[in-house]
Amino acid sequence: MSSTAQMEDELALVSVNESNSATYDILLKIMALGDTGVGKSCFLVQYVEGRFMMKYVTTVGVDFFLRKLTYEHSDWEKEVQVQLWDTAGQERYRSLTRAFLRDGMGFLLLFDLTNIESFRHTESWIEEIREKTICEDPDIILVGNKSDMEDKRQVPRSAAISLAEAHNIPYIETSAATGENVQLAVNLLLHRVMQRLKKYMRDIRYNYEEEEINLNQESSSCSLCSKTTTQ
Ligand SMILES: Nc1nc2c(ncn2[C@@H]2O[C@H](COP(=O)(O)OP(=O)(O)OP(=O)(O)O)[C@@H](O)[C@H]2O)c(=O)[nH]1
Ligand SMILES: [Mg+2]
Repeated sequence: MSSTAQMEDELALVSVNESNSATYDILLKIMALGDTGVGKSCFLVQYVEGRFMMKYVTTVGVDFFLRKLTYEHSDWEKEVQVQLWDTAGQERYRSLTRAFLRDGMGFLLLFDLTNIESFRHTESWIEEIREKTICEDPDIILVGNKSDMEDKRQVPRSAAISLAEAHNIPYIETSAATGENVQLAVNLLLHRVMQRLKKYMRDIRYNYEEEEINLNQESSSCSLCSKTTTQ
């Protein structure tokens, strides 16, 4: 999926709103990954605070932002605490970033549209995510950032779409400077993670109910058995 219209369609019945609730039902761990300087921190600050950080302050170690949201889709409404992890793209913090990958439920994999190297490295980031997370099929969104710098573009849209299709993940172009598509990218990721959790919770409930039925059947057959033996 690589058109914003398709993404908006997928989100047509979804509502994600700021919440004041003191408690939450679900804790989501979302991570921003990608090479140094691609705009991870700016992207997250734009998403959480709606402003652009012009000055470049490289992330040291990891940082995180919190957002409380109410997520609603068809008959399912949940209070969600979202932890947005901002990782350091610099090589020297790579082992720390890797250690954090394990618990991630959804990943915003950013590259810089004006830096072809950052795009070339996305493939190894995808492999790394799939290898290190405990989730079997983690949700990843490929994000081409700095779309406001069209005159300096080095990565053709078609190349990014091909890569995303090869890995079966959505592709979106954003600007942390203007805010273009930033909410859309995060909302799409949240929605996909929430749908996966919903299915997981249903499967657990289903298995639990199945187990209960089996137990009941076992106990009735047991009582029948004992009846037979006592007669
Ligand atoms: N024009 C433009 N500049 C951006 C955009 N996003 C980030 N920048 C600039 O790019 C530089 C790096 O942004 P950061 O968000 O700090 O990059 P980062 O990925 O967090 O980098 P590390 O913390 O080193 O991994 C800063 O100077 C930002 O102002 C964007 O969408 N458009
Ligand atoms: Mg940063």
